[in-house]
Amino acid sequence: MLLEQRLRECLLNDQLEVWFQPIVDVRNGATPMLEALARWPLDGGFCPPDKFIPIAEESGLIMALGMAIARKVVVALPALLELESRQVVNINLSAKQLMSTTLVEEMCALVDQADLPRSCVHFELTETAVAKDSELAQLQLQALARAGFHLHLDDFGTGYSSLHRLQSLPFSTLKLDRSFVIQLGHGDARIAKVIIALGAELGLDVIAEGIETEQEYEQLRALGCYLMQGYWLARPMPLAQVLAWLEQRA
Ligand code: G
Ligand code: G
Ligand code: MN
Ligand code: NA
Repeated sequence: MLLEQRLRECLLNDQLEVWFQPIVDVRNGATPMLEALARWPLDGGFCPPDKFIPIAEESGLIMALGMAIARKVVVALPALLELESRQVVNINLSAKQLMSTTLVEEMCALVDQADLPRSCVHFELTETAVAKDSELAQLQLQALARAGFHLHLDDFGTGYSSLHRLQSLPFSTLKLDRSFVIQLGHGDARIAKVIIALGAELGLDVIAEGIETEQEYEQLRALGCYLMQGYWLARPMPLAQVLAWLEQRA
């Protein structure tokens, strides 16, 4: 069967899962944020998002998929907030989702109906998603920000990085792409250093992604980067497991 048809059935049967990856503040060991990551159980394993997100975008299923993820995040939030009253969950949005004219009202309705503060949901957008139709993208980002959602620029440094756009769009956070963390591990800290300084200069938080070794962790720390995400700290986990992980660290 076509993967698109199977994805459609997965959504109809509510089989898409959301896993959570901790983002740690290394200054105090707290976990102020979790990234929500879509997981599709298929044929005894998982179909990777890199494979099914493009199919969802091309087939028009992406809005249904995005809302399924957001609904699951909203369902998970009360238990997470019970452990940490300021817990934030980051939801990834793709280009097509950002371009949807119903996105902002649907997200607001979802969070409001669950009686949650909008500040506990952040959205991650890639530079590529933001660059697609930059005028509409700008309006949508402003509407999301005005609604009270914080925005993170994902994979920063790998797409179309217009510094002008960075300055004019309402982002609160840069996510330093893993490729620069890898370079750091190879002894080349130049880009990581510049992006961390850029964040500080513009008043933006910087989250380093894909930390896989203690060496990368220590180097980033020495560069003044304190928000970190990666397998070395914690892998993406189902809700029950992340709740146990958070509880154990509290
Ligand atoms: O979880 P993993 O690293 O395999 O994710 C691979 C890619 O899929 C990442 O770029 C991530 O942003 C994207 N992705 C994961 N979950 C979602 C989701 O719920 N919505 C969208 N739009 N992208 C997602
Ligand atoms: O593009 P985005 O940043 O949304 O993608 C996040 C992806 O990175 C997820 O698929 C997640 O599973 C993956 N990821 C998280 N930590 C690490 C890591 O330490 N190493 C690698 N290779 N991937 C990671
Ligand atoms: Mn992301
Ligand atoms: Na990223």
